[in-house]
Amino acid sequence: MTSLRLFYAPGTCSRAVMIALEEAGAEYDKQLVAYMNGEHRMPDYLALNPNGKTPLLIADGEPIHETPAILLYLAKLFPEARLLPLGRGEVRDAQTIAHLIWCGSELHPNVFRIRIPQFFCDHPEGRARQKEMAEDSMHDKFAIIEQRLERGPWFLGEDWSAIDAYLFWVWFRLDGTGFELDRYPRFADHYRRMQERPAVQRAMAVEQSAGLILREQGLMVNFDTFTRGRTPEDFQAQAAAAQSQSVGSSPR
Ligand SMILES: N[C@@H](CCC(=O)N[C@@H](CS)C(=O)NCC(=O)O)C(=O)O
Repeated sequence: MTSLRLFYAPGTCSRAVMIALEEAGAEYDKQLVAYMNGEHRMPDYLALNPNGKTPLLIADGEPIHETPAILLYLAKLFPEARLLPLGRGEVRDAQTIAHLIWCGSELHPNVFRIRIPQFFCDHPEGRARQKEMAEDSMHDKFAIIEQRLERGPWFLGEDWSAIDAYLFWVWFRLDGTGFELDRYPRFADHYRRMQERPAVQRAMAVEQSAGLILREQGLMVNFDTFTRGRTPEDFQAQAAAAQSQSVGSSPR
């Protein structure tokens, strides 16, 4: 049996991978990454994923980064779980993989430009405009998703796939950013139906426990202030500043 270890953080795109692992009934180790402790910028972590991001999957000692690549790997590792409808011919497989890559290359970067614009622009006006333009672009993509869900109930049609796990995270991450989610009733229903899946509930429970641990340690990421640090010390300084602010603002 392949040994699997997932490096994850609550609220991040590692959620899509954890859902896929849970859907497959996989046995895997979970390794929480505390961003505010700079753990994703530690030399040991960078040796495994030089991008300093989650998710990261270690399969039999070999690191795999990039959410689409990890999901594709898992779909092949657990064919009986049908995480993706592969094996239907070269062209149809390529079409399926194209959807997966679309999530990673079109949706995912725009999510960040909307959710954490300060990561990409340090000028307030430029930041607001960048967010607006990313939202505009995201609406085009959401229209495609909404149209596919009309034929649904899932993105690829009748059968659930790991792409639905990816979309679940995208919706979650945009909620509360001001992006007009209410223009997409079918996608809203998709989000609701996803939460009914036992695998999703298991993954959310893991994230919730991890969130409690991080919160207790004052290491929960605040996405409104999270910025692009380069070193573990940058992140530890951010965490310390957030902690001192919250102590200062709490009622005495
Ligand atoms: N292209 C990567 C993106 C992964 C990614 O951006 N992960 C975020 C969390 S959702 C992260 O770890 N960000 C930390 C950072 O950029 O410093 C993938 O497909 O997995």
